[in-house]
Amino acid sequence: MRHGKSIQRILVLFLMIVASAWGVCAPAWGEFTGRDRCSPLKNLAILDTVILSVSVVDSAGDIPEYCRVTGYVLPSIHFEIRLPTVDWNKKFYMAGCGGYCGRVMDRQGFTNAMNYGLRRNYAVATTDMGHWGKSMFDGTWAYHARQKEIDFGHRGTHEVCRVAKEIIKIYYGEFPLHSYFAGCSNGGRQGLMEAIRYPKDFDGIISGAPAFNWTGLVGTHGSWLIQANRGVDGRPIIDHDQLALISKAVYRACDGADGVVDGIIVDPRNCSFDVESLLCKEGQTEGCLSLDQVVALKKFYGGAKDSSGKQLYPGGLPMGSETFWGLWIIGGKPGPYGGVLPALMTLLTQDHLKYTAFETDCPGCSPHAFDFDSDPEKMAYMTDILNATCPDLSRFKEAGGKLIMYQGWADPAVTPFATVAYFQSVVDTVGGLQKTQEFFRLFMVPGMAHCQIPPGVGPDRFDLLTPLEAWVEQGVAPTRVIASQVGKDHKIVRTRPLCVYPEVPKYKGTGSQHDAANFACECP
Ligand SMILES: [Ca+2]
Repeated sequence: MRHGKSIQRILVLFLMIVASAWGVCAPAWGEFTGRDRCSPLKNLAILDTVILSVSVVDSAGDIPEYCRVTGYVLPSIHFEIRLPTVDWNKKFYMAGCGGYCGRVMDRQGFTNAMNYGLRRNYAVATTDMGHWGKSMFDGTWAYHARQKEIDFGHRGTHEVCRVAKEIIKIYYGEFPLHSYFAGCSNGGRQGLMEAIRYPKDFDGIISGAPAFNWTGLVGTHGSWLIQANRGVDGRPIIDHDQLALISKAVYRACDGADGVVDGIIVDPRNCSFDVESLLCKEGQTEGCLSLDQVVALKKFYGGAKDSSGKQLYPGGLPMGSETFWGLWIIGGKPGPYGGVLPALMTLLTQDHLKYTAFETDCPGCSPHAFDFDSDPEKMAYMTDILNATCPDLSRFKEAGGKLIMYQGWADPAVTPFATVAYFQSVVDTVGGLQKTQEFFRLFMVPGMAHCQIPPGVGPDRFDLLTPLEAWVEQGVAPTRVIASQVGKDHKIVRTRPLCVYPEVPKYKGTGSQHDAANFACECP
């Protein structure tokens, strides 16, 4: 409400302009239809904000007709806001963005998509986070651009939230009753950052696979994986040809540890797969790994360490995520012209070290030269701007905020161990599990890859907005959420409960193992 007075002034001025356009007998603002109220928004004067375009977009499918507003907050935080012209549900929904963002995107799917809220008649918004890039994995925008780094780090999301609420107030005549944020990956970091830095922006936040320790994940951990898998000839030590072999061996060893052999590892921390069991015996050349490959694989699972053996980032790649390594960690298979698509995490790590890792940019830096003894500390300056690692969420809790976090146990990009460690750090700070779960609940998703990209090996389609609404608006905290797995013909092939961490889904012993009803959420 800090901007309440300035909004009033803007509103009065704005209504005067509208009234003068229609003559002194003009109807009151609220008597215009939502369609009619759209085009005057282009004349809005909001602090530090430029409106670029407004238009009415016809309804299509399950998306209602909406007033589309584009613009930017100074210096260059672009946004898009969609205001349902009729039947607004009186609430606001903001969608996050992935990677380095760099575009005003509307990705289809659960998170990082405005339409998820729009089809429920929310007023919705999203942002490019302050810069344009050629892709989500492009970090060149940050070269000598501190303001853009700050806007990507935290300011962009906050500023677009402010402007969206002001435009909602002007367009509908009232502020939203409730505001929600949802995002995955970098979007999960955005959500957590909001809870830490701007705890009054949102009443409810969904933070998926949060890349909250950006410098640790993309810098230290990313460089570790790249160095671990680079042979003396510069080629990858582990490539696509070994992934199926490794995955099969892991699942053979660990699938049943949760009580059900179903192609899902409920918690990879209980997996006691012995990497050395894959080492080629004398004379064996197929169905096994070379010594170099075994060493690289151990580094993958073990995670980043300094020269004294101290763990620098919580855990490595989770066991059970192997089939997703191609896209995120190892890179594509050679194409028809010999080119190899780089792994997505590699792209982020390369540009991070050049443009967002250090106080002074270092275009000559490379993950291959990352020094695990000295470089992690050198990222401290940017850590303050980019990371959402602070475990003190007390201001968010006191403001009445509710946070639902989710994370795939088979995510090779934003690995799950840091997420679990963050949750524990909040528990330790708040003073216990129960006090934490009054406002912050974590759902671990067995078999889920990174933000459902690609689909995981287990049920990983779920709706967290409905339980978050119930928690914020009715005070009903979520206890379990049903996840579905969809087959090739879009039919649901099985369902499972997602449980409130640290509880895990356990088969009751009777009935179909494809039906969530036959699983209980219990402490491990
Ligand atoms: Ca299993």
